[in-house]
Amino acid sequence: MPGELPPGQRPAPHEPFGLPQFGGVRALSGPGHRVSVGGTARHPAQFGIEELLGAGERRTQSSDLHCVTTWSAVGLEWEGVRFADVYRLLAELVVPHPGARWVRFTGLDGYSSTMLLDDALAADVLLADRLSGAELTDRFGAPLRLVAPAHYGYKNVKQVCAIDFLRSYDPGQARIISHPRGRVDLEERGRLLPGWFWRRVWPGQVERVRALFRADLSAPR
Ligand SMILES: Nc1nc2c(c(=O)[nH]1)N[C@H]1C(S)=C(S)[C@@H](COP(=O)(O)O)O[C@H]1N2
Ligand SMILES: [Mo]
Repeated sequence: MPGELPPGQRPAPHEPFGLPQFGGVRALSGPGHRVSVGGTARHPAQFGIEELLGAGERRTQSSDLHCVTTWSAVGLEWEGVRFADVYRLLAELVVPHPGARWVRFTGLDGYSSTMLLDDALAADVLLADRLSGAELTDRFGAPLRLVAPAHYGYKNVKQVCAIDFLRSYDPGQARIISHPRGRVDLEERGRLLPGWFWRRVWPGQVERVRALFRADLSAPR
């Protein structure tokens, strides 16, 4: 059925959101933004946005963003390049260790999240630079953002400035409130407690966190 959402999710407007501690961090992207690629790899290196996005065909994708706190923004129009295409370039130039099964994305605000490499190579995982036909704003992840619609929002790192190949899972700042894989269909909301538990806890926090990110938007830069 079109418009059907994964278990425990309800539709909501798309607003800047994230971990509460990043609500007050105003990271500004600028020209000459570089992405450091390394971790357990033979040739760690830095890349410009054009270099990374030049690795594949540009595509547009309409997909939903499912935050673990149970809101979903539906039908977002992203534009970018498949991470799988970028990975092919990186495999050649950076040469990740064959045992590096995980990939960590870090944002300019210091937020990071780690995906199973196989999950990140799925056909619907993009590195996006545009949303709704326009350049991304800083708040929505400029200059480059990970779009992984089958995984909770916490895997969709905004303002990507580092990509690291790892031999083991790094829980990052979301710790046990995130899940190593975070698949929305399986309701992998958190690492320790079942999805239905978080489904009840999280909605009570949404307005408070939204307010943190809204306040930041109106603050002088
Ligand atoms: N850099 C960065 N990326 C981030 C976060 C963050 O705090 N910092 N929060 C994540 C979470 S929890 C969600 S739900 C989405 C929210 O995306 P939006 O701002 O487009 O709504 O961003 C994700 N990516
Ligand atoms: Mo989230």
